[in-house]
Amino acid sequence: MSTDLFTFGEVLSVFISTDTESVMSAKNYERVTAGAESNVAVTVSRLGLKAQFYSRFGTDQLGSVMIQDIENEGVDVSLVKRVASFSAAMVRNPGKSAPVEISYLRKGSAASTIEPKDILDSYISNTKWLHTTGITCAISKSGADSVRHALDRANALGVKSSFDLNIRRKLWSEADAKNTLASLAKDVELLIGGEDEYQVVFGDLDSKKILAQANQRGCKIAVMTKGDQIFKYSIDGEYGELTPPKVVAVDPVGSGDAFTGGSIAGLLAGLSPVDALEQGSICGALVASMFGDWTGIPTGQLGLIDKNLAKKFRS
Ligand code: KDG
Repeated sequence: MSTDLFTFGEVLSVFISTDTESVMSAKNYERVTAGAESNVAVTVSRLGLKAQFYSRFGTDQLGSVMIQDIENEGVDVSLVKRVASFSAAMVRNPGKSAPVEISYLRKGSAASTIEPKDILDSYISNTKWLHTTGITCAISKSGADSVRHALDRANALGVKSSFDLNIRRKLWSEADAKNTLASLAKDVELLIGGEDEYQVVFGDLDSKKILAQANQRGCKIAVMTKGDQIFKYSIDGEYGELTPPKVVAVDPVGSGDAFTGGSIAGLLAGLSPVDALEQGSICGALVASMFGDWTGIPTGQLGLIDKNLAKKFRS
């Protein structure tokens, strides 16, 4: 079966305190499955396309439940491996009346052992789009090598790809992130990152200059986001800005991945790059308006959200 999207990375069991805003005093937690790449796979699947996800999971129950959750979203998980290690987790407060604070339990996890030979050419040649992120680069050297390998193979095989800078400062220093990510932010159909992440990787503060540089490095569509504020993009040297739909933000975690997934699905469906980014911004806003990484992801068909939903949010 050929797929529309192939992506890989670490999945986390996210434990969110439900009784208080501080993990220091919480007694009760809700567990949800999340992770940047699997969030993108779920978004693409909800929008009616075929997404395939790869990772290494531990042989633990959390590994089993996370695989099941992703599969329940219609994502093909048939390639995943189970290894003698543990599956990663994250602990956080809900962030309703206090800033979100997170801590990871992931160093040395099953997914951090992902290596380039895991990513077979057949996974890439079988898909229309490869998506990767800087998080996989941060979790281990073999993770970074795998991302580099996958992006190189996608280019060699003529498969479109995207890269989300996704710098996680709890996982590595800005200097290390820049060192690794600067050489990966090139030759992709879609480069995504927050303004601060682009500044770290490109070593400049001038957004227009950075985005133009990204295009010159072979990133056809370069998008610079800034939370719920106006985002900037440059497509083949053409600079533009878009205002995301206004929603009451309940939980912004995961909205960036919905933005990415919605944009990729739109591009795969044949939308113009600007219309695809607009669809992505609607998906991102909907996720931010609800609690959890997946709750607000809209459904759709053939990669497109419902026309009425799009009309409601169109700027
Ligand atoms: O983008 C949302 C993700 O950050 C979240 O689901 C957890 O992937 C995650 C990470 O590594 O921080």
